[in-house]
Amino acid sequence: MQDQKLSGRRLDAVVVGAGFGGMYMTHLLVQKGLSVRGFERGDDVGGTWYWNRYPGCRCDVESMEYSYKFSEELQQEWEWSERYSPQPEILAYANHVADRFDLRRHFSFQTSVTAARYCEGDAVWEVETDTGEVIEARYLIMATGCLSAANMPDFPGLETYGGPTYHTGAWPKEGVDFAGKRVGVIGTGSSGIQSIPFIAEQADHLTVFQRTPNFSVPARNMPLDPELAASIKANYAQFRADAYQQPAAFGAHFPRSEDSVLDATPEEREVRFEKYWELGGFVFLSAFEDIGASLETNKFAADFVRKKIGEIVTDPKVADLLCPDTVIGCKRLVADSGYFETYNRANVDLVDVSSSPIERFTPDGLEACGRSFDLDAVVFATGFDAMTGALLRIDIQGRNGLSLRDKWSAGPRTYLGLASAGFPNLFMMTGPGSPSVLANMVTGIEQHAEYIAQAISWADDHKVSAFEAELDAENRWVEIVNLRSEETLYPQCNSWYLGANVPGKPRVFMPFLGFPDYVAMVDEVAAKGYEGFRSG
Ligand code: NA7
Repeated sequence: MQDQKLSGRRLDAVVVGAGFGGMYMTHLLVQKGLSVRGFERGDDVGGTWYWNRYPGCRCDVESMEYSYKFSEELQQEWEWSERYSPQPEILAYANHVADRFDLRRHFSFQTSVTAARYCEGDAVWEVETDTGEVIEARYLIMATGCLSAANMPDFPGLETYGGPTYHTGAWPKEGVDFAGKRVGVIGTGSSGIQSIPFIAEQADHLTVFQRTPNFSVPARNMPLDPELAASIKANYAQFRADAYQQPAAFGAHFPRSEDSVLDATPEEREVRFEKYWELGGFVFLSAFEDIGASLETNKFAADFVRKKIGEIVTDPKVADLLCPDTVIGCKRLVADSGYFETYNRANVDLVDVSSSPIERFTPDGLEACGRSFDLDAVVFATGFDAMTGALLRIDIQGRNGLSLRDKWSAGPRTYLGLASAGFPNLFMMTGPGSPSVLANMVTGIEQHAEYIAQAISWADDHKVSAFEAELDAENRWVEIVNLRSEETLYPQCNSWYLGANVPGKPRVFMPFLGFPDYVAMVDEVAAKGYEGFRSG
């Protein structure tokens, strides 16, 4: 079936995005015999892993977990080479999946969806692309990704800057050679922390502009032990089932302590934190059961990391600037490879722009803290308009011309993170109000794709033409998502989970906390005939 031939007739579904979500969603719907057309702005599959090609880019969930489980053959045949997969390997995996399940033929690449309008009479979505096509489909599925709309701050004078600029989330395919260059990196989130050691090695000189220091622990990346991989593969279904029961849908094998940090002596705390620091990655937060429970308990873990930063970084003033004064874990903890050590290099400087922001760009560089910095290239590691950005960049209009941008002007409102009242037959994958970025993304994607495919089958079996979240159910859901976050330390920091990184974005905690609870709740909704959805 040629894509072009589909244009002009009514399809069952349009899927937006060919990342992990869009690929699996398309696969499932095609398997069900539905006519599907996918659109992807990149020239190939991979989504987040297609765009984030910056040096050092690596997943913070371990390789044996960050992969699809829907196909036993796939999970048996694919060989990961490292404990945490580097971006090129994850992209190669995405390509392998596309080849293996023959997915590319359903997608139009280098094509962005610009607008979508729900036509009530026919109960169809009219979908417009930047290539001028208009397609009609009964279902519209947004697999647009949580971290796919780059956040590019509006720096004064940026247009006057004469050198090249790069955003970590839209890195050139051909790579960048920084040899012999004076480079500036703005941003010290995960992307900055992962790329800075690599850029420092290449560049003549690197200046890092830091607005907020971040907690980071060593990833302890290493080649994946073939025996470990084989033992997981021998019992992969159980390994996945165990992960499914974890709050973030990964890490069942983590040695989680059940001890309170308050019951430990200072010496015991030190020994325990040291042990977990050596293990590498997110497991650090499992050193004690209650690190996330209160500001008091959290401070022990935060103090330990601050102490480590002081030991690694030789200049005490620089070490001090690199020490966050916030809660550990409420911004995403970063797993690094030699980040703090990089500041001991003679060719690296740290500039604190916390109290006075970067003033302006000039033709030769930028001005900050009353100083001029001459820069041959600038890297923006400034993150994303997370979770809502990619959805709201599309002009989506539901019933009676209701615009999603207007409806969400005070923050996203969804039912189950899957649908929004007033937008029948539109599903979001890993949308705000679902576990999304606070769970293993691939697992969340599979759960959503399967749920959406089943909901569509149910609607078709019941001759439902408009399947829509009810406003009351949505309001209750938003309350549940908020209450769950308020019981935690997450609201304490200005994180992208709250939209706090984008000027003017409403401060709303977007992910649903607790993957197993979420699955139980949405399964109950389905078991009760999709309670909370109106089916007309
Ligand atoms: P993040 O974690 O949002 O980090 C972005 C960084 O950019 C962060 O340090 C920001 O400081 C900084 N930033 C943003 N705007 C500015 C301006 N105007 N001036 C100076 N500094 C600025 O994005 P990442 O791409 O690193 O990581 C996103 C996720 O991808 C990550 O959590 C993993 O899940 C993978 P701020 O902290 O806002 O003060």
